[in-house]
Amino acid sequence: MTSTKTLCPYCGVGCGLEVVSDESGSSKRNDLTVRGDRAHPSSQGMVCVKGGTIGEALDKNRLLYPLMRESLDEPFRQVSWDEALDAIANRIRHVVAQQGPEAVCMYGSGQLQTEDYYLAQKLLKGCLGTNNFDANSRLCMSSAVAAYIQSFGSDGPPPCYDDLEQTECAFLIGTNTADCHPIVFNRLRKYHRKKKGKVKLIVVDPRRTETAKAADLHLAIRPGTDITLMNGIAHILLHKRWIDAAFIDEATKGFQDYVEVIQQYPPEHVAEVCGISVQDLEAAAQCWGLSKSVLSLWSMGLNQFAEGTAKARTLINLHLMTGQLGKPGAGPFSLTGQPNAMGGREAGGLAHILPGYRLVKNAEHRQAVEQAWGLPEGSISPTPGLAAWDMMVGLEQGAVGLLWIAATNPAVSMPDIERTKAALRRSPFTVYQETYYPTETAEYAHVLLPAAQWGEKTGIMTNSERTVTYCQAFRPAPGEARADWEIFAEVGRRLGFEQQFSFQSSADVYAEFVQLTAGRVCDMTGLSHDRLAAEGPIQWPCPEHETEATAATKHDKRLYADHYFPTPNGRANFAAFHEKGLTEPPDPEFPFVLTNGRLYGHWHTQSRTGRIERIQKMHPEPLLEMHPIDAQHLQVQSGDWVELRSRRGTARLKVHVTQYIRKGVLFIPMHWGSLWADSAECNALTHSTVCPISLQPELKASAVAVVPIPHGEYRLEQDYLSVERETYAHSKSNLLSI
Ligand SMILES: Nc1nc2c(c(=O)[nH]1)N[C@H]1C(S)=C(S)[C@@H](COP(=O)(O)OP(=O)(O)OC[C@H]3O[C@@H](n4cnc5c(=O)[nH]c(N)nc54)[C@H](O)[C@@H]3O)O[C@H]1N2
Ligand SMILES: Nc1nc2c(c(=O)[nH]1)N[C@H]1C(S)=C(S)[C@@H](COP(=O)(O)OP(=O)(O)OC[C@H]3O[C@@H](n4cnc5c(=O)[nH]c(N)nc54)[C@H](O)[C@@H]3O)O[C@H]1N2
Ligand code: SF4
Ligand SMILES: [Mo]
Repeated sequence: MTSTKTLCPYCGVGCGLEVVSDESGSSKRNDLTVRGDRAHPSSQGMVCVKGGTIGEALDKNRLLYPLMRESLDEPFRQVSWDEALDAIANRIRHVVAQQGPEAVCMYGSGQLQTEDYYLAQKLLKGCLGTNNFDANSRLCMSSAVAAYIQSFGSDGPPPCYDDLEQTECAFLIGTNTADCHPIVFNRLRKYHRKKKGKVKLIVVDPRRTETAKAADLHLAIRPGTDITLMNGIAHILLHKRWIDAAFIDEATKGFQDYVEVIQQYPPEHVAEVCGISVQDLEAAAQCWGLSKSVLSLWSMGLNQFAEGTAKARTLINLHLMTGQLGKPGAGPFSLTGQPNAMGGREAGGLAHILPGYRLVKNAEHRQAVEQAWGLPEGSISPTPGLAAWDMMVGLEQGAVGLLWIAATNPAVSMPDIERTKAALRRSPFTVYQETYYPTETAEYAHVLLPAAQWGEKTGIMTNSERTVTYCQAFRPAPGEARADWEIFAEVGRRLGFEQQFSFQSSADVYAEFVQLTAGRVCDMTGLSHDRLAAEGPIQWPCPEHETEATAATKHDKRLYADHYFPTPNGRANFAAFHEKGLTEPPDPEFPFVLTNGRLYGHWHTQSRTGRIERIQKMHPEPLLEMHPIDAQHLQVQSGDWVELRSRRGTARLKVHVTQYIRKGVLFIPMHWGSLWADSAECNALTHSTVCPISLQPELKASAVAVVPIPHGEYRLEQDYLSVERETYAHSKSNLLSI
C-alpha cells in the first residue's frame, strides 16, 4: 500500500488528506481509503463528508476521450488528441484573424490548480493578447477581491485559521460556515464551547442555519440589509466611543466621510429596516466595541449582490474603526469557496488581474509580466477582459468567436439560466474541458476534452488562510485524460509559442510562476514543488531564502501586523456607502425574496457528489424552505408541490415548512441542474444584474411568486435520476451515441 498526502479538492477550507491506495496506483475506488492528514496545519486531521467520500466519485461517468462535432445537433465522434488540439489551434488562428483576439474567451474555475491557471493566463493574456480569461470566482469571490484591493491596496485575506481559536468575538455574516466550511466551523465551535461565556459568536443570516443555531446572537435580518446593519453597528460604536482613534489616525484614510454616513443610521431606524430588535443590534455593537479581538468571516451572503463590494467594504470599515486587524484573533476573513480560488487570484485568474496580484490596468505590472514571459512590450492588452456574465452577453451579440470552458458547469451555475443556455447555443465554437460526462454544459460543446482530475495530476492549491499545499498524483488518469496545464501548453505550442510553453512538468510551471510573485504581497519565491513535498504545507508570504526561523521573526502569520498597507500612502481606506437595497425588491406580483445556497453534502452542480451514494441519500431531493405563516397563507404544507415564478423562468419544488427562515423569504439549494431533477433549476429564477465594481452577479436575491400545484397534477418524472446516472456507463460506445 502507498500513502499520499494531498489536499481536499472541494472547499476553500483546504483540508489535508491522506490517500491510501494499493501499490499499482489502482484506479478501482474500493482500493482507495481517504482520511484526514493530521499533520496538515489547517485541518489537523479533520474532514467532512465531502472530503471523506471523494474516492467514490473518481471512476464514475468519466469523460475518457476527446470528442468533436461540427454543430450542436450532431452526435459527437471520437477523435485523437492531435486532431482535437489542431482543430482548436486552427480555430483560434481563424477567429483572431477574422475578429481579433478579443473574440477568444476562456472561462475557468477555482477548481483548477495554480499551474493550470497560470498557463491559461500566459496563453490568453500574454500570447494571444486578450484579457478574456475569467473564472467562476467572478460568481463567488470577486466582491471580496475588489473590497480587499480597494480597502487595503491588495487582495489577500489578512487573518489565519489560528485566529478562530484566539478571538473573543466571531462575527459571521452571510456565511453558512457549518455547512459550507465545516472544518473551519468545527475549529471555531470547539473553541466557543470550551470558552463558554467568554467568547461570543454572532451570526447574521436571514435563515436560522446550522451556523446560526450555534450562535449566542443570531441577527435574522431582511435579505440585502447588511450595509444598514453594519452602518448601524458603526453608529453605536462611534457614539459609545468604542473606536480605536490611534489606529484610525495612524493607519487609515477617509474616516470623516464615513462618519457622515454612519451618523445617519440611528439604532431605531436600523432595527426597523433590518427587521431585528434594537436590543440585538446594541448587543452586536457591544461585542464589537468591548471584545479584545473581533474576527469576522463572510462569504456569499455578502459577495453575491449588486452591492457586493460595498457590503464587504462596509464590513472592513468596522475592523478599521476598531483597529481589529493584524493581531491574533482579529481581522476581516473572506472564506474562499473553492479549493484553489486563492491560487487563481495569485496566478491572475480573473479578467482584470495578472499573476502576482497585479492589475491589467497598471502599465508597470503589464511590463513586468511581459518581460517575465519573454514577450514584446505591449503584448498584454491594457483593457480588462470580459467578465463571466459579459461573456454570455458577448455570445448573444456575436462578439465571441470561440469560448473555451474548463472545470466549471455554467449551464447550471450562471444566473438567468435560460438566457445563459440560449447564449451558449449561439456560440460558434465551444471547447469544454471536463472530467465527467455527462454534465449539463456538454450539451453546448463542439469539442469535449477529457481532463485529469484530483489525484491524477500533480499541482499546487492555496486555501483561504494562504496555506499552500502540494497535491500529488496517486493514480493514472483514466482513458486519455490529460492535466489541464498540459492541454493549454499543447495549444500554446501549436500556435507557435514553443519557447513560452516548453515545460517538462508542472514543477517547472510552478517554478516559473513563483518568480512573478517576487516582492509582491503574495511572495512565494521560497516555494517549490520539492520544498512543499518535503516540508508539507507552507503559508505565504514566503520569500526565497527564508527558513522557518527567519520567517517567525520577520513577519506575523497575519497580513498588516505592522499597520502598513500597500496603498500609495500606506494607509487603509474607509468606504462610505449607503445601502441601495435589492435590485429586484418584492412587489405584489412577485411578493417573495428567493435566496439560495448550499447543503452540507452536495458540491455545486453535483458532477461528483451526485455520483456518491451516501451523499445522495443524505440529500435525496431539493426542497423549498418556507415560513409557516407564508405556508398557511398559500395553503400549502410540507411535501406539497409548488411552482416558483420569477420574471425569467420557473421551477417546481416540494415545500418544506420551517421556522428557520424569515417570513417572506424562501430558500432553495443551488445543486439541482437539469440532469439531476426535473425542473428544479435554481438559476431559472435568478437575475444577472452585477455589482458595478466587482462585476459579481446578484445571485442571492430574486423576486418570485409561489403558485401551489394541486395534488396529483404533478408527478416528478425522473425522481432525481440516481439510477439513471449509472446507465451512462463510460464505455466508448455509450459516449458516442449520446
Ligand atoms: N457543502 C458545500 N460546501 C461548499 C460548497 C458547496 O457547493 N457545498 N461550495 C463552496 C463555494 S464555491 C462557496 S462560494 C462557499 C459558499 O459558502 P456560503 O456563502 O456560506 O454558502 P451559501 O449557502 O451560498 O450562502 C450563505 C448564506 O447566505 C445567506 N444569505 C442570503 N442572503 C443574505 C443576505 O442578504 N445577508 C446575509 N447576511 N446573508 C444572506 C443564506 O441564507 C446562506 O445561509 O461554499 C463552499 N463550500
Ligand atoms: N443560484 C446560485 N448560483 C450559483 C451560486 C449560488 O450560490 N447560487 N454560487 C456560485 C459560485 S460561488 C460558484 S463557485 C459556482 C460553481 O459552479 P460550477 O463551477 O459550475 O460548479 P461545479 O459543479 O463545481 O463545476 C466544476 C466542474 O469542474 C469539473 N472538474 C473538477 N476538477 C476538474 C479538473 O481538475 N479539471 C477540469 N477540467 N474539470 C474539473 C467537475 O467535474 C465539475 O463539473 O456557482 C455559482 N452559481
Ligand atoms: S471542509 Fe472543505 S476542504 Fe475540508 S474536507 Fe470538507 S469539503 Fe474538504
Ligand atoms: Mo464559490
